[in-house]
Amino acid sequence: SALPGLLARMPKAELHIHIEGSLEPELIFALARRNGVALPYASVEALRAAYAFTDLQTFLDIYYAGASVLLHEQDFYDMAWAYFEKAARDHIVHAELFFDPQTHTARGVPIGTVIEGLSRACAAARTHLGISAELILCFLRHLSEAEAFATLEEALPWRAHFIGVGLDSSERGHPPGKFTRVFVRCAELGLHRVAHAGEEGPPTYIEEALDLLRVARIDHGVRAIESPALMQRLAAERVPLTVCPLSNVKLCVVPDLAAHPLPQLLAAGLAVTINSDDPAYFGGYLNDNLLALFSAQPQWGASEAYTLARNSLEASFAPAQEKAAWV
Ligand code: ES4
Ligand code: ZN
Repeated sequence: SALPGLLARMPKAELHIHIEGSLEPELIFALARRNGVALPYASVEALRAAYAFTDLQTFLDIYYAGASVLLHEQDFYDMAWAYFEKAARDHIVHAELFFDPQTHTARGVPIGTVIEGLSRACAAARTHLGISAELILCFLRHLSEAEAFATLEEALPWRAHFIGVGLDSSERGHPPGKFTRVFVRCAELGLHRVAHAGEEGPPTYIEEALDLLRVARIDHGVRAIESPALMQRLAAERVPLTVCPLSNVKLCVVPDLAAHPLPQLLAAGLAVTINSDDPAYFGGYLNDNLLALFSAQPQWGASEAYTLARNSLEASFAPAQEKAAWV
């Protein structure tokens, strides 16, 4: 059928990609060599063989180890540029990239090195690929709110280089409410706000993210399916969910794509979008996620494809004028 071509070529936005999760094993080894960083894996193949995750934490341990090869501004640029080349191939016209500054500042990398390298790649994506690219600074939720405040202060000289803040890392035991005060400060600064919630955590974490952090979107949110009342609210308020199907399978949030709740979320009128999360670790980029999802939903066609692409563009933080040109 014509569907795979339509899925591949339709213009779309990516709203949930951790740029450190786009580091392919080959680039990890190249940067390790360039920077003289020792890796606890003998080869690209040995590293890839370690990508057998049983939950979010077993993934995060390897993801933070992979990020340890990033030291210099050029490293951050090279990582993001490699992603943008793949994004262009996937017909992504707008991308909002999560980055985890605390993963790097904890190793002594200045936050300006991180932001300037990523920001320079975003500028190159706009100029050379026609992708409108933006950065979202994420706080690590396994660390304290005081550490999030300190990271925000450190980043403020580069305030013009990021459009928003997010909340990621280990969800269980770290409810959104732990970060209420720092998110209030981010709102005062005019920053867009999003948070991971309802990936491994319960539906109440989604409610906290909305009510306490005042987020505009929920990252993942798939466990909303367990709460009919929350489903009604998310549909009524058209709160976008940035869903990541291959991620959910690899981290055992769902047993397989056929069992993924996305069709029910879509049918209930939620503003769901499809995203890649950590594409180098989870087996595919955005179009790979779309193709896999539609293979598991043989009754879906152009109408569902169009809805998902339109949702992604509408749920973005792109200026209204830019959105009007897309949808
Ligand atoms: C993440 Cl899949 C996922 N969940 C939470 N935090 C993350 N950081 C990178 N990938
Ligand atoms: Zn994520």
